[in-house]
Amino acid sequence: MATRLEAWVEEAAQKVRPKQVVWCDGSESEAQQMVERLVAEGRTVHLNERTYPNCVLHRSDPSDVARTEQVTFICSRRKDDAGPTNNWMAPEEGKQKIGALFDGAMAGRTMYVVPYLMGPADSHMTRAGVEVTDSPYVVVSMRIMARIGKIALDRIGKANDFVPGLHSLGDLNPARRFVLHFPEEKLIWSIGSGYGGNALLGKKCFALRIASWMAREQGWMAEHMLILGLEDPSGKITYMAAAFPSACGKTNLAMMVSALEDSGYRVWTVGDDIAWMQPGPDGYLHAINPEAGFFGVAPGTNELTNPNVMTAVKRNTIFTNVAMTASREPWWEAMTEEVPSDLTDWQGHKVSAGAKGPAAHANSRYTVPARQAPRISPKWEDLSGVPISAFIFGGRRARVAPLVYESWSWQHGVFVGAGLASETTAAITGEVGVRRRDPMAMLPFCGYHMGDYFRHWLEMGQNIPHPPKIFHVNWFRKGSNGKLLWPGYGENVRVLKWILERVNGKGQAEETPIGFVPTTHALTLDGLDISLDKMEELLRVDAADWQKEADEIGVFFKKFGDRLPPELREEQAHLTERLNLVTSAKG
Ligand code: GTP
Ligand code: SPV
Ligand code: MN
Repeated sequence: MATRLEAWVEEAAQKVRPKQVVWCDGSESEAQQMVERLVAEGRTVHLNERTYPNCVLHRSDPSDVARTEQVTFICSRRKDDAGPTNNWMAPEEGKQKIGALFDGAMAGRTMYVVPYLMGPADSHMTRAGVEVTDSPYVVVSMRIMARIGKIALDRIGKANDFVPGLHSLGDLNPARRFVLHFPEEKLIWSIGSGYGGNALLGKKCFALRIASWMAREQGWMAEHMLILGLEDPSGKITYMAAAFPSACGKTNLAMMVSALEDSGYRVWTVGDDIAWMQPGPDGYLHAINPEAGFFGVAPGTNELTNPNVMTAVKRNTIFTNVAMTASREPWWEAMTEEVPSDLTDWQGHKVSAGAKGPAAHANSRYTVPARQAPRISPKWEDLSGVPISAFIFGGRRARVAPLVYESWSWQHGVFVGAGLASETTAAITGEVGVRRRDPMAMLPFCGYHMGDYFRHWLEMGQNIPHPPKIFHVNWFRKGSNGKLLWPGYGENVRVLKWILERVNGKGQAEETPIGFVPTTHALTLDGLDISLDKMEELLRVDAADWQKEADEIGVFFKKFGDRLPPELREEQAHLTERLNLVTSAKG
């Protein structure tokens, strides 16, 4: 009798009718073959073998360069379970309408079967998936981003438990692009895109949308969070997880070279995008990184902002939509101070003198094995995960949000996360720079009703004897001249150090209506040239601005109707009360 896996692959093949089916084993030779196929297709080139060994540059279809939220759907049986922040399609309608697009979609093409694991092979927190795809680019990317092949088949064989994902490039027409999730069936269907989170189904589709649903059912958490370890001068490492929306600095924070290395503060990388967490026997929340690679934003990365990334991507890396120099090396905006002459842009055209627009796409990326990170944590594949002492929420806020503040309690911290907002970036198609509320940085990734998600967060707090302390950061506050006030990148360790001190019951702080904010001298600023005025501006909590913020959060919360936990409504009211007190005291 066929196993569930064989039966599902057979069923998929009957629908998409490929000329052949290839089961991927994840070997190096298979990857090389796949790359040669890509090169033959004409959208992929080898890079300089001497300076960037085993690296390629892939140019995606110009209409297919970022996640597309408008065509991403949760197909839960009941519309209500998808909630007001997700697109919803009835499961039967999805099966029918998108099924028609899948009919014969792989005619004349090869269907690759990619069994994969999210998480280290033997961890109890790990889950398996199988993606079938007609894109060799997806196969080579999945090989970096997840653990694929035999290692996954072994686990699936034992438990017969996996999340199936059907993917086809289709005709790449944006009008026929869809990413569907069937949470009750734990099934993913994606067609019409070959890009990142739309096509590498282990990442956002499984590890966040489907996994968030599973996590609520099973009492754990699937979050859009980096995981890092901060080593202090005594050698002790404290783990933190941080949720920032897409292209707001997760990879850079997780992979930073600390500006305080000389005084003994180092950052160790565990994960850069996703955390799966559950309470451990020690009473702490334990986190694993379900991924095995980093799909990082290239522009802005350079030897000053992030030397660790620059080192990591020097070999075995897939670059997508970056520019290329005359010596076949990758290039992107801000990689070097001077723009090289004789560049080829992300679409493969020669850049002419005085050309407008960036040479690399703003959402161009590198795909690199995690183990190549120079400061990869020795515990990054620890089977029981690392104990998390702090959660950090953050976003791009040109105004209002101070550099860092600390919540009073788990419940207040959940409110801070639920009210998170950020200015949109190039990681998603649509307008850039528009402020939107993005609770826990999960707005595009929560696979169910967000009111229920907030409830799940509140309940998790009850089940963790030592819950992480919850903080909020903002590296992106601007001064009246429109310039960023904070240098960011490796200097962000100064904020992590304060967070560590607060976790340990130290660190100077002042109580404000929004939470604890560092006193002007509480952050270690040695070696950093920053004026007292700037620090004051960075840490300032303006009651009038925050009143508007609180009102906006209140309006946002109304969306969730009676599924909004009353605790959050109360927190919003308390914030308003505290702001009123300050205003009337001043007035
Ligand atoms: P996704 O992979 O889309 O989830 O993004 P991410 O959250 O991992 O963001 P990433 O670290 O890739 O940073 C996105 C962009 O923000 C890049 O262009 C970075 O150079 C820039 N960036 C990251 N950290 C900082 C910072 O501390 N300050 C400033 N000014 N820019 C930053
Ligand atoms: C994000 O947008 O959050 C990403 C890129 O990490 S993608 O994998 O395309 O979703
Ligand atoms: Mn990232």
